[in-house]
Amino acid sequence: MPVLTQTDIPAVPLLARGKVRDVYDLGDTLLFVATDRISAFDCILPTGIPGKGRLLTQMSIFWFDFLKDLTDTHFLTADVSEYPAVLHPYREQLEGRSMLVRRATMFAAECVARGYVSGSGWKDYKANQAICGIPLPAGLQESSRLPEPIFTPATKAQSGHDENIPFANFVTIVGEEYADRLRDLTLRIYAKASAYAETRGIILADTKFEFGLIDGKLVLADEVLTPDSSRFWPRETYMPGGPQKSYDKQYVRDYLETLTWDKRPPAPPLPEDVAARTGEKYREAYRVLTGRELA
Ligand code: PZK
Repeated sequence: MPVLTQTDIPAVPLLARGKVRDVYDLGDTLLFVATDRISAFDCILPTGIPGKGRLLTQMSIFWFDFLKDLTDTHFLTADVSEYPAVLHPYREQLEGRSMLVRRATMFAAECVARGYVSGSGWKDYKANQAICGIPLPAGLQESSRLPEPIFTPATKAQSGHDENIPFANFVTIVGEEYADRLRDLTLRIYAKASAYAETRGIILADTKFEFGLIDGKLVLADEVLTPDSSRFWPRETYMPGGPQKSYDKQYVRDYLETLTWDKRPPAPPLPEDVAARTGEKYREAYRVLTGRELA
């Protein structure tokens, strides 16, 4: 399958382009297409990662199925033959990397579960001995396991950087009637997924979910438990006291650090071997987590 860094489907209106995924508006349904784009240091690189979009989509589908006893989801189908006929001419761009989902009314806050102290959680902890206002024990190190998993909601800030918020602010955004349910569901999904990942030798350090409402019912939406929405750490090399190597993007970051690039757009291209080896890491993540090989 050729690398695809941007979709082109003029037959239907484009709703949004994210860093990685392009979303098309089909009325009651949306078409999500995961491209092979990759971001590093908050910039989208001009070079695509072979197989990445397909891996992201297939991993989300694996988790939607794995979680179906816990929550309804927005997922409808990934079979292009079942898509509206207007999309059939675009099969080459869609096969394997796309999914049709139900349109939901999205909550304007992200639901994050953390079992470990990392990223913005580590920053918050160092400054406040708390994450999102949740008090934590003294003496935790970067990447330490938390005494128990916590719910650390966030909003999409203007800057494009997500901003951690206290639970009280989350209540104001999503409403009293949903806040506790969203927190409980987030933590139950995290508990089930992280226990499973552990059996595969993977630590699920943290993950972000987005929920919506369809016909008044809560649904899990967006992408789920992919390397783009989560931190996966191999248990074998886990070592608290510093940052952990990225499962998927480490070759990319290591290469970019050898350049003099100031980490502002435009980002430089990747050498072919860095892109290829990164593609292999995504395949490996899928194989290790699901126990399946992707043809
Ligand atoms: C929706 N996003 C965020 C994600 C982007 C933008 N089921 C749904 N119904 C209605 N809207 C959305 C969803 C979902 N999921 C999510 N934007 C709209 C987003 C990826 C790429 F450009």
